[in-house]
Amino acid sequence: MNMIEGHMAFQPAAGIPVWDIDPYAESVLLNSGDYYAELRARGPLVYIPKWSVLASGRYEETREIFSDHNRFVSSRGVGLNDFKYGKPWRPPSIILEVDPPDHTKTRKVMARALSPKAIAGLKEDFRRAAERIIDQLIEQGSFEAVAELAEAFPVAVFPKAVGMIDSDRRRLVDYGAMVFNALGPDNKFRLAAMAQASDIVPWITAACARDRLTKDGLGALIYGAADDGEVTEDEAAMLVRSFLSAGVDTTVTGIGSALWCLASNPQEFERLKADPSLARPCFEEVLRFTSPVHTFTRTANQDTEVAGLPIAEGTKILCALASANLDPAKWGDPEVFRIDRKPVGHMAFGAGIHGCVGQNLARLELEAVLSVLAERVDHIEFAGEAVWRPNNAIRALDHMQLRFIAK
Ligand code: HEM
Ligand code: OVM
Repeated sequence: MNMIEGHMAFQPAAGIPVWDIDPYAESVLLNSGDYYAELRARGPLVYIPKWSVLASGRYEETREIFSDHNRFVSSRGVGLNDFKYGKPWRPPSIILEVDPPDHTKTRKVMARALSPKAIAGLKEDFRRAAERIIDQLIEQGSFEAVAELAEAFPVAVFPKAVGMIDSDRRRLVDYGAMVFNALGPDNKFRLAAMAQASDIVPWITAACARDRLTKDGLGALIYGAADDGEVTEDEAAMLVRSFLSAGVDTTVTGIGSALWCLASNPQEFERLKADPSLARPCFEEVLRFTSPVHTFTRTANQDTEVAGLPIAEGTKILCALASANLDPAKWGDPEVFRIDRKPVGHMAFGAGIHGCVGQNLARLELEAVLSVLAERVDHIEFAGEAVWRPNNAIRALDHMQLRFIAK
């Protein structure tokens, strides 16, 4: 068998256009809008010989693939590596990288811990943290928004919500970036991320243990499910690891991208100030417009077809969520950022049974940040260039100097 990046290489079926591009090249990751437009224009599915994968960039087909967990499985990995053949870099997630019935059990436990009811009590704490951080930045004048707000806020509230006794900002943020880079090929981004593994992974593993968590956090709810016999003690630790894998870098990216959207579209920030109740719809539009997780894959578990095009068992499909979110066949003026668009059906949290189980918590965090901004900041100015940090699965800022002018 001819393997590439841990999955089976294959020849495309007749009718599937071939596109000689590297979606993981730095230039593509940094200028993804052009790549997505061409991906959608070339067809519902294209074959990319560089990595021997199919790619889907149109809304309809991306949604179809993501919604059908029977044909397009997650248990073979949601990156380029096919777990049926390649060795995963870490023990696979027992929620993200599994199918039913395994998924059903762990999903239930996580969904309960992250339900609107379970997280409602966090609202006040999120709000106070946002006020404290944003007031400080208003006083400071110019500041580096990625470190001082996008990272500072989630790192102030999320480990505490989980009940972590040990918190380490650098390791928490870099672990997320590592997990997402690991989904791509073994390029320079993945290699650079993996070089940190021997420092970060043992720290993360230790932080997930029952005795490193307080008794009143989300982590304790997961261990409570172990006490009730729903999951084993080891499974509970793995589910806490999922919190730390998926819960930090994603919201860091969401906040950074929200600030970038509002600084680039001052008229939209004016509308948010005029009506702070738009904080939630504003975040949904940030998600549609920027798609923090730009790509996840699925693996065809059987011979099948999409849009009338044949797909062989074992095929890896790059699902470009960010491209689906900009598809003009689905969205009017997709390139326009409009905080009251209310983009129902956007793909930034995925779709189907694996749809983001932390989305209520993510929304609670962004609601706190955006409503405090709307109430206390008169305008947001760039005080330098926004610089993006290429990552194989996430579209995040590296740094961005901003200024908040007080009301
Ligand atoms: C799943 C995005 C925040 C935990 C997902 C998926 C996406 C996503 C696209 C689907 C994965 C797939 O289908 O393969 C995001 C974004 C976030 C965010 C854009 C913030 C802006 C969070 C937070 C948590 C979290 C705060 C934890 C508290 C998870 C978990 C899964 C998941 C555990 C796996 C669910 C499953 O497989 O059933 N997320 N996420 N996410 N997310 Fe999030
Ligand atoms: C996990 C997980 C869940 C969602 C996203 C993610 C790739 C990881 O369960 O480890 O990042």
